[in-house]
Amino acid sequence: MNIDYNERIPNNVDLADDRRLLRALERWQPAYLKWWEEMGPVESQDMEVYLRTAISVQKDGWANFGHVRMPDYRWGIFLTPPEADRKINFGAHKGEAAWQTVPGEYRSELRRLIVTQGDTEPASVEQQRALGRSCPSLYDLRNLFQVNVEEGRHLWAMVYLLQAYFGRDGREEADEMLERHAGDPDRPRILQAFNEKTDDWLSFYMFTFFQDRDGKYQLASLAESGFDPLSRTCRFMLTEEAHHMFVGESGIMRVVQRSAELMREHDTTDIRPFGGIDLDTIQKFMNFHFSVCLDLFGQERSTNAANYYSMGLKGRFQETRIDDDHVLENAVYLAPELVDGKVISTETSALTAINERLRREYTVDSQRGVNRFNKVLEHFGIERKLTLPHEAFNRAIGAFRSVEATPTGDIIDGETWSRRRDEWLPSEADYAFVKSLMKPVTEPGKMAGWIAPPKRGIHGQPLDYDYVRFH
Ligand code: BYC
Repeated sequence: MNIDYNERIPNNVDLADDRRLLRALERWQPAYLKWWEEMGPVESQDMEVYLRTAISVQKDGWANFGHVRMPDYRWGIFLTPPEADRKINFGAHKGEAAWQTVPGEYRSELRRLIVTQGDTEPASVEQQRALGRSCPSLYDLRNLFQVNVEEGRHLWAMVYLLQAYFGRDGREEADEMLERHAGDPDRPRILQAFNEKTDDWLSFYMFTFFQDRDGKYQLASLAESGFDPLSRTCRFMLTEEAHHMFVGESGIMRVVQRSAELMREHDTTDIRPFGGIDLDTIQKFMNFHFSVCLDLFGQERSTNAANYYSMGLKGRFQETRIDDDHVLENAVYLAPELVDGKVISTETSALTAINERLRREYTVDSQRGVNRFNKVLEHFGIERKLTLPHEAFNRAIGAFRSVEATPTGDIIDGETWSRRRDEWLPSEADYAFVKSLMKPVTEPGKMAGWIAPPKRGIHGQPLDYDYVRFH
């Protein structure tokens, strides 16, 4: 199933046969392009970037690489091909045929899930919009833009669902996607992590490591949906998400490697004078991004999540591979709670613990990446390890919302927190230091001094390839 790029809106959903939908999307397209120009990557309008574009939705060989003028990137609507006789695989409707239209009784819940997902996509582009000015290399600049155009396409994916299946209120929601903005005090993005600043590259790598990984877990849960168009859309989005996490993981890895090299070379942990990012600072950034991302999973005990599951709208990670009844009426799961100032695990219904289960799987996956960072340190003979902070640390949603905790999970009073906060989270001075390193490097093959070069170039190209051309 190839994609026809002669269409004004490239798609594999037979848009030409649905005049009403086509008109609605063609009305939205100029607003989107205007948003991209005003809120997307700064000063990028004349750049030519070595981007990959989807040319087919088949498993292998869907991507085409070539230099593209950024505003000419072809955003379109791509769903993985339908699976014959697909069934709803969990919840009260388990075993019934998957829905091809919106189940009327669950319309508002489904819309809410799609709007929440959709809102994050343009938010991330807005958060990252100024990073191009301080890229550590052309290789990295290209990766940033690749991530950005794909987030833009993910917004198209959700807007397609809203416009195709939700009529007038869907169209209104689609418009509002471009009206809320990351960090806007009056009209912020829906989830807090998408209002935070991402204006240095260490934050960008942390974002793509931690926050895009939340994307992976949330999209995978939505890919299980009984609403088939949502499932098919998310399946295709997941193929792109993998690259975003690669950008994050390899980015942090290269920063850690450079820091380790400087520590060895100068025989000190204080590498700031030599233009490196010290491990304490990397740890603080990690503490911040991980804790903010844990909030993205919602509360440990959530009736919303239980309802989404029982309704068949949002499943668990790799639902069909789990060996249980997929209804969970009588099943239990352990979830943390605070009792007398101590964090303990208590049994709760597996249905209300759906968010918690996903957060746990996310944590295990994040830890695997952190272990790889620690392998780099080990390789340089450095004993110090990077760690994920405890789940109670710096939380704004759920059981730990109203307490303060250390990164190792000891509950502390507000005064101690205020006094010690800057030991655990980036201070203004830490941000200022990291920002002071962010000087643009735009000569092919050259790399900023605070980050090691990547192992290889993109799509077989050499490291000194002109991944971005300026005009
Ligand atoms: N911030 O029952 P609860 C991505 C609200 S990232 C603010 O625990 P629920 C990407 C909640 O709305 C993936 N509010 O929540 C990554 C509820 O409000 P009401 C994005 C929050 O609904 C990088 C109340 O608290 N996708 O794709 O079970 C770059 C009670 O909450 C937050 C999704 O998130 C919060 N963090 O779970 C680009 C998937 N958490 O009802 C893209 C869709 C909770 O009291 N969303 N609240 O007014 C969902 O599945 C769910 O909405 C959530 C929340 C998991 C987010």
